[in-house]
Amino acid sequence: MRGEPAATSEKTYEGLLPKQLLDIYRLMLLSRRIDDREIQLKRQQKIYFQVSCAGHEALLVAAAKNLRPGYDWVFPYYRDRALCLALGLTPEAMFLQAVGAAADPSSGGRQMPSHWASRIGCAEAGRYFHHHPSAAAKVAGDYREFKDVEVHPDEITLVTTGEGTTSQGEFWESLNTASIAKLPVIYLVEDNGYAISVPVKYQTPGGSISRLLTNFPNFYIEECDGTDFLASYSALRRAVEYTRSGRGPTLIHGHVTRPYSHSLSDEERLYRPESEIQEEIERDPITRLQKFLLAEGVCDNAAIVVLHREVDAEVRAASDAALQAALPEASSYSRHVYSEALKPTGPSFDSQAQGPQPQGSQAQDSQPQGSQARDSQARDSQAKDSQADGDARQAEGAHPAADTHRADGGARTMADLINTCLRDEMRRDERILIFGEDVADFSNEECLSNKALKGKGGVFKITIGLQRQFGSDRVFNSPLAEANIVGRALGMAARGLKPVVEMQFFDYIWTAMHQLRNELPLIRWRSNNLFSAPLVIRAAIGGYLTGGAIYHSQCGESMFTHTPGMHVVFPSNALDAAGLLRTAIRCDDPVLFLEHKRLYREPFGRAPYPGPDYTIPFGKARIWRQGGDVTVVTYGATVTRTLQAADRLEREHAIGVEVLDLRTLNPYDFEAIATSVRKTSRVLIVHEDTLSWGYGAEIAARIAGELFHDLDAPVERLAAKDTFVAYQPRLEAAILPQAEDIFAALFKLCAY
Ligand SMILES: Cc1ncc(C[n+]2csc(CCOP(=O)(O)OP(=O)(O)O)c2C)c(N)n1
Repeated sequence: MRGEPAATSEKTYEGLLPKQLLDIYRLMLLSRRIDDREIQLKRQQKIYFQVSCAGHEALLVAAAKNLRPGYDWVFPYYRDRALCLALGLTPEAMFLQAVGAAADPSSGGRQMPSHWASRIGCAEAGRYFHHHPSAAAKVAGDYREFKDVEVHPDEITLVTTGEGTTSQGEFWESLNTASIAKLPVIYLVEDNGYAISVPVKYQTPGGSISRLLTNFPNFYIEECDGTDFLASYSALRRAVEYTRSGRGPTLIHGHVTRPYSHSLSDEERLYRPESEIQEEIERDPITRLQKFLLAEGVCDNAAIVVLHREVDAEVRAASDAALQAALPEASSYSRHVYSEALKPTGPSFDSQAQGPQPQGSQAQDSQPQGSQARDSQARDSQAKDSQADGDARQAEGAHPAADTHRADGGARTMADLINTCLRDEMRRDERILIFGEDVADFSNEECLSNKALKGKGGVFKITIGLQRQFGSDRVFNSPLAEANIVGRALGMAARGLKPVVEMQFFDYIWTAMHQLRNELPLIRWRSNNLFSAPLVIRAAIGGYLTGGAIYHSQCGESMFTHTPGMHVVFPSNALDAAGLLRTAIRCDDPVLFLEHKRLYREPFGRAPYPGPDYTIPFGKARIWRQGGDVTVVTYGATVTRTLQAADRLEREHAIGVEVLDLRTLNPYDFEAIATSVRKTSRVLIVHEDTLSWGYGAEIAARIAGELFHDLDAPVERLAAKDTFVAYQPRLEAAILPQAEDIFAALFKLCAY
């Protein structure tokens, strides 16, 4: 589809033949006429939203004609109908989206019209696969089975945006990375002068994004009249040549018009002077190209009339067909929130049945209902045993696990097992990349061979040595920009890589929230399973360390368990961390993997490395301790505190406490909770995150709803106070739930 120079003596225009120019005019007109028809359908209430491409057609067809369809990658935005048409999307596909038909190829009725889902790509991933061709191999048994990787040596990625959107921090974060890494990306800014009602000079200092960016290293930047097809075509040709040759990213700033208001829900005459609107009409790209074709004798008026008739007929036929199309089944909404082909809850991830157990756990993973019921005699004898043990341990303030581990030279910390798991998985799977802030041993490649330097390897040293072992292509530092870390990982994962990125502190995850809520978890759902972004975000979370305070010691996991499309994992011990991290890496969904900082090097729950194939399925609680009187549902750092409280209750009051460690918060093991609550009839939910509207509220509501008749007491919750984590240890201790608080809450609950 790319315009080639004419091989004849016929006059050409920027290398395009007259016939090609006529086809381009046809595409631009087709785009406008689809908009016009959609507007009609919206007024007839046959579709539900309309956003037009009007005024942008010349710039967009110019971009498409310089790309290689099926070879390059494109991230279009809602104004890009002409771009998508020129790249091969059909008018009928567009109308199918407008009516929300089941056969809408972008989303199956889930997205608004003009919200595309075709050929999403990532320049960085393409470059990685090009350098590591063996990584592209399809492998059965993990996420790689579901990702066909297609790479071309000099592919480029086009990203389009309105000028208003360049005010977003994520735009600047992206330029940063593209510039530093000399990425093969073309940014196309479609500047129609307005972001809804806000003129560009109130949006961008000096009113010109390209002028602001002139000092960005490695960039080729050009401004053009986006209503002039040939001027746009030659600007984009220069951009593509520059970027395809590997010299770096490009930004084309095209000035276009917006004749149809922001969308059909907007009326620009409320805020734009008539003179300005009239001036824009003079610059309409379709009228301009038509005048040019006539002036150059490329065609005559009669040919234009015929062409318009043909386009109108095509648009009518396409919209008529779409209006007849079947609508999605109402129940289809629930599909493709997560991978349906590879479930991390499934038996293929269950290697632990034969594997080791963390020291200190009395029981194993959750069992089917009733299988773990213990009689009261057994509970009593257990109480006596643990009382004796507990007395000896009390002086050290540690859980039984701590003692046994000291005797076992092979027991290793959670930090160590996470590092080893990453190392083994990276060896097994060349698609895994690790990046984030400070995660590499060195930013400066030359330091790698300097034996006098140990390297950083993360502020908690979790990724130490990985860059030395696997190289800087696979382990590298990113700019200090969390949204960019997640967005970049998303793009890579959509292309088949497996990024395992780090959020240095959970407290800084919030700057990535748009990516984490609106982009990453819903890419599979919104594209009706066409795209997915399986990746792992490791985040160091939690308090109980003293000195962390706000910005370094807080939880907040319920924000993410409230987000469909993302699994949330929160291990309490080294062995679970290793098994769950491996499942997270191998599965086909995004996973937020929360690593409690206090547990990284805690004596509690250390374990020998369980080997390179040890996986734990998601959604299976661990029962640390059996008991017949009361159930505690907890996870993370409150597990050890609960175990201490439980030991004391048993010892001092002969109360048998069953302790369930959820291990994964989404999905979570309600079956294990139900089995235990049916046995004990009393339940306390304990977590380190704040109480109100917190993680425990959901579980409490579900227990109340589904197990009401099994309860002998109200469902209770114990959690952090509804405040922030403070610096002074005395304040932190009062804010976070302590073993004594859990003890008191359990004692009260058992007395009810
Ligand atoms: C992050 C975000 N904030 C607000 C909106 C609501 N919104 C949708 S389009 C738009 C204006 C975008 O203007 P611009 O980038 O110039 O593109 P144009 O629509 O003019 O092509 C706004 C504010 C949004 N979609 N996303």
